[in-house]
Amino acid sequence: MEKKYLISRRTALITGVSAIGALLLPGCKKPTLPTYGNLLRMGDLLTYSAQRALLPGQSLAKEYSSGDISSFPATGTVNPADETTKSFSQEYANHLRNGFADWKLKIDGKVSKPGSYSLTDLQKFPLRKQITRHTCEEGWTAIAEWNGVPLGLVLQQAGIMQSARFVNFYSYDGWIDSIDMMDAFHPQTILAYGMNGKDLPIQHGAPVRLRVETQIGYKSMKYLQRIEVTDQFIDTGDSGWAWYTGI
Ligand SMILES: Nc1nc2c(c(=O)[nH]1)N[C@H]1C(S)=C(S)[C@@H](COP(=O)(O)O)O[C@H]1N2
Ligand SMILES: [Mo]
Repeated sequence: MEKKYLISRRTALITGVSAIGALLLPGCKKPTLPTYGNLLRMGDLLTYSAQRALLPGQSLAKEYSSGDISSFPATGTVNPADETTKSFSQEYANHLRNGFADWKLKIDGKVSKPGSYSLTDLQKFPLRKQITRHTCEEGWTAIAEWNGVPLGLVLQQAGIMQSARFVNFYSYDGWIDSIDMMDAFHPQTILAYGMNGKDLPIQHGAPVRLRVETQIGYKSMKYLQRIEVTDQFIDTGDSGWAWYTGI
């Protein structure tokens, strides 16, 4: 049901703006992104351009109250320390064994101050708490409260360069994905270290995951290992999933 709803909403968006999209795309001399050269991803480009043109970039996703918090399934990799899975990471297993005391999130690329941030370092930034709905492409949704630091604050601290255009995320289970600067600096895009008032559970991406509330759930990368700021779009989407999936 939920999936149908999503598809019809997406279709409605595409249909509704196709006229504008048609005007907009040829007008945009360099299709800067993200589907350039890949026919299968033309839909992304249309959705991306349309949404970026029509919606104010910083509009907020709906926030809920604590009474709305629901049960929350864990999907995809549920523990990169599990040797029996192909996403096993020895490095992650070591971190888990000592309670993430030595875990540090690397930030490099187009920043003037590349570095590594421990959990304590991240917790020193101003806290952002938000109760939001997660929407998975598989057709389920769930509501949780997330505690974390706005990614934009961390990027600013790292001295983001003018040429920066995308932020790539690398996870311990091998996932790589990216977002653009508008989503990176969106006030609800956070590096989350808490869920429903507790430390982020392993199955939900401990010790730190990304929350991108403006997009479908798979952009909210779990088990963060490294953040790379870049001026180039790297299409890591060999899964067939759209790169841009605004909701
Ligand atoms: N590193 C990593 N991040 C990931 C995934 C994953 O398998 N590995 N699954 C994605 C998908 S498809 C969804 S719906 C959400 C699920 O988050 P949850 O397990 O906390 O419900 O995480 C996303 N981020
Ligand atoms: Mo998902």
